[in-house]
Amino acid sequence: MLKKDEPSSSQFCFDICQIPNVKLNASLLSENTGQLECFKNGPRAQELASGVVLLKNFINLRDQVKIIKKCRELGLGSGGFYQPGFKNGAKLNLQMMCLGKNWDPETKLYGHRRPIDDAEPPSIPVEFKHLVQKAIKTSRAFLKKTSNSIEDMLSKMALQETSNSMKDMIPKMSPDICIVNFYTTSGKLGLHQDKDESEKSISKGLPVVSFSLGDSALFLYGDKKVGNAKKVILESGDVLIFGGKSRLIYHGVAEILHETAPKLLLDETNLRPGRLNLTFRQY
Ligand SMILES: O=C(O)CCC(=O)C(=O)O
Repeated sequence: MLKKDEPSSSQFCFDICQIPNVKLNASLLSENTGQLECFKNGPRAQELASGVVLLKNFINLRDQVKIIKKCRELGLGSGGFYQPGFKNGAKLNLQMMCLGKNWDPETKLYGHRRPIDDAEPPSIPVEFKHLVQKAIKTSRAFLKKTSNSIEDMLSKMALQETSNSMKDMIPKMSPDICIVNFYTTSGKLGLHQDKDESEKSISKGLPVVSFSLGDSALFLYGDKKVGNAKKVILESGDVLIFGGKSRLIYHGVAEILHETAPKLLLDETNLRPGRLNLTFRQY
């Protein structure tokens, strides 16, 4: 329960969008067909490591706009964005909001309310869940296709049994947790593992699905030491999935790359300089 003199959730609100200087034309998206050309490229999939798939340009601009507007609306309400801290008092270099269940960085536990103000996390919007399912389906189909072509090659070389482990590296998952992070241009997140979900979820390798929106990020993965970790740039509209034997992979955000967000996205949303990230998991 909220104790006397404790701040109410409204005092934690952070607006991920800024007030526009000029009144924006409501139909920019339909008028700027030329600018939309760059978003017409279909998604491209890439396997970064075993069980780590990057879907480039997976979320189209219209859906990116919808996600940002929805996160802004939820972020300004009860259970919305706040700057969390660790047990040692240090603050995280980002604004966070939890959907579905609350994750508390101090205790590393999930719960139905957040201890800081007793607010209940908003539910995960159903459109977000649909997009997660689509991303998982796409990454599974991509891995299957890759593994089939490797199998063809191996069967020609009579080594087919060695390819069995390539199948099903990303299991299906129904998200009931979403952690939404907003990084301003100086935001970052140290290398860590996502390991606070249930034992069953982790042992089955149920994937973490991550959406990137706004400015690009220099994302690190694969090792707990910054110098040894691999690097990849995550751009607006990209989806990263890590599951199977990479479910506990170390990952973090080293840097937000200034002024890299698509201009049309900013025109449509007034998103602040920075990056919005949504990570979905199943408890
Ligand atoms: O912002 C990102 O891409 C990663 C977020 C993350 O690692 C987390 O929320 O645990």
